[in-house]
Amino acid sequence: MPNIIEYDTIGSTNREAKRLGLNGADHGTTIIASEQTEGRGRLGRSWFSPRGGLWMSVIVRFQLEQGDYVPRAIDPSISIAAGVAVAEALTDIFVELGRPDVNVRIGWPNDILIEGRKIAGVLVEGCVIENNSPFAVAGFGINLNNKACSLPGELRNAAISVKDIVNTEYPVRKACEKLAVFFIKTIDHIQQNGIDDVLDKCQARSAAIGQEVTVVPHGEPSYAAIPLDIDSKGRLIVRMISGETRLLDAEEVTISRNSNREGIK
Ligand code: BT5
Repeated sequence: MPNIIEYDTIGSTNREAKRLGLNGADHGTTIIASEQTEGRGRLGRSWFSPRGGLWMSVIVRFQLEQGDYVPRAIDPSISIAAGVAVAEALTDIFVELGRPDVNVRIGWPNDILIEGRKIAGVLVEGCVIENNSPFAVAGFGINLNNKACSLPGELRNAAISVKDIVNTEYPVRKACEKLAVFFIKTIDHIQQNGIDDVLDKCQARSAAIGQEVTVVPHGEPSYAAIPLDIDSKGRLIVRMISGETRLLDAEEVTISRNSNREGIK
């Protein structure tokens, strides 16, 4: 079982994990908080983290055979592993709660969705500072026992929680342990066997592939496209109306689903 450090209220578990990582905390060290006051999403967005949810971060250090740490702190495989681990942990939780039918999908780059509503988000951040071993922090925000109706207005219909679906509570600490173990196993599997198996799982659960989307490149005009696949670097391969294919990097574009369109033929 990983070392789990618990807080009641904290600004952001990712920020605390970075601080502990810089002080030498081991691979797998997990930080959990009952609530966050400054929870963060990607690209400077906010993450609402009221009591009842699972807000946690895990320190990841990749190790070479000879024992040195590799400067792969922001390796995209960490994001892919994180998305797959949350989806599998949630599926396991639903099975335990008697709901094996709940279909947990992975949006791109790694929103976790149930019937198109966001149940969890992942924020992976690299930390490379001179004279320190590089490491990454994988932050997981999961709406567990908090209800979507307690989130700010615009999120009430866009979000969902485990409690919204099963109408019962699941122990937060148990969910944290389950996810930490799944995630570390997935990372260790990638280290030993490469990313192919994990990528297959990610593609099998993908909510993005095959559905028409609008691609919004930062600073450029948007366009419609169909996602075809996800490559080993976590990039989305899309086909544009012109037939041309493009590789999209999560840091450079945002995509939104076009639910009322039939798709590009
Ligand atoms: C994410 O960002 O989805 C990553 C969220 C990671 C949060 C965890 S919690 C533990 C750790 N510590 C941190 O400080 N962060 C991590 P992104 O794809 O940028 O999505 C952010 C958007 O999700 C927001 O702009 C809202 O629209 C929406 N959102 C915010 N809070 C939400 C919630 N509780 N449930 C569902 N959607 C939410």
